Amino acid sequence: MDVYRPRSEDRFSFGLWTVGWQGVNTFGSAVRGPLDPVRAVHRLAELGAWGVTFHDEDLVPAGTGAAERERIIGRFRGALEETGVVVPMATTNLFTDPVFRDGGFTSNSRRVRRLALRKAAANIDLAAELGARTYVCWGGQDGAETEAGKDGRAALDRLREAFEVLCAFIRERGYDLRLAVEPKPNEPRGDVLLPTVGHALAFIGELEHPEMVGVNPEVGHEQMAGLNMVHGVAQALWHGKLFHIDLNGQRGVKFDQDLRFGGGDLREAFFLVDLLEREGYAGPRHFDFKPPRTEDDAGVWVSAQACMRNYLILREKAAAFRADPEVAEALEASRVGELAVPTLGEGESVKGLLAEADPDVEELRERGYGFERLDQLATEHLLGVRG
Ligand code: GLT
Ligand code: MN
Ligand code: MN
Repeated sequence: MDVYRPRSEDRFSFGLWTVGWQGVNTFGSAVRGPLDPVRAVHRLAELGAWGVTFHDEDLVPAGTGAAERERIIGRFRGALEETGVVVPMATTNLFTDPVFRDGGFTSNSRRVRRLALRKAAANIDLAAELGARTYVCWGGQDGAETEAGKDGRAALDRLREAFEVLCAFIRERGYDLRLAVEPKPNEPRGDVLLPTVGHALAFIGELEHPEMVGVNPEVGHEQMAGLNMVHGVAQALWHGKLFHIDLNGQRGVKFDQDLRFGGGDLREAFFLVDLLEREGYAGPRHFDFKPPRTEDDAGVWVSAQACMRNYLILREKAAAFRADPEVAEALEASRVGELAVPTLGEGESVKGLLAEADPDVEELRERGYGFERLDQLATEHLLGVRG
């Protein structure tokens, strides 16, 4: 039996745009043909995935008439019923159409903003109909190349307005749906609005219904900014805002690579899985990757399967790391658990703190923290030479 075969309780999901990516990039044309969403659902189900997600246009191409739209949705529903695959999340394409060249919710053009809101609301109806519980908002074209062309404060006002409007719409309709902001520092715009998890969290705090909005951090997006994804996710969890997550791989500060999960920074992937599992994160584990242009159709599915296998392998490695008695001892020596002890005693005041005699500062100066030993133990677990 394959112990790394995904099960539905692992809650692995994929965007239709991931396995369906035809490989068009800035310099190269399509290398693969279009992927029928029905085939995607069947193939994902065969590989053990639990869910599938989509942008409005991934499922129903732009410009489709009402009757054809119903037919497409009907076929898709049929595939979901046949396979048991669910739709945990959906999102809006507010970036492909030239009309969104200056963004959707924050385009300088009011008419474009109204169009963007209508497009999002229409797809929220479909998302709710298909049972989605999370609606992702990624504003890739919401940004700028020149500060002269974008009033940053007005852009945030309009973005807040868009979230208020969509939250009001969801409440009016009575949908059990929450919004998740997906940050990204740049690409396609030179600078994208809400570039990091931290920016998104601060923004959410200014909304009228912050409880309806969380974040959808993507591994590669934080790493493109040179940030630590594990710390970003820890902060999102700390705020109770990790509504969804985009798992993939990235190698350093460069263009958005969208490598399969486990590609790129493997150490950070290990510590991310360790965090999600220890925290009991119960949401979808969503892979947002692009099978490289070098792959043919068979390679697409190898790559998709590898995302899930890598998660399961890393989960096993992280559990073994945590169960290792030498690791427990090293954690103790590093005083990792001590950080959870409040700095002041219960009921203690700053006055009490001031009255206290100085600690043995010499000893505190001299004593190391032993993180190298701990990190090496993690490395050896990751490399498969322990446990
Ligand atoms: C696009 C982007 C992703 C987002 C998708 C959701 S679209 O592929 O690169 O990171 O998650 O809109
Ligand atoms: Mn990406
Ligand atoms: Mn993403």
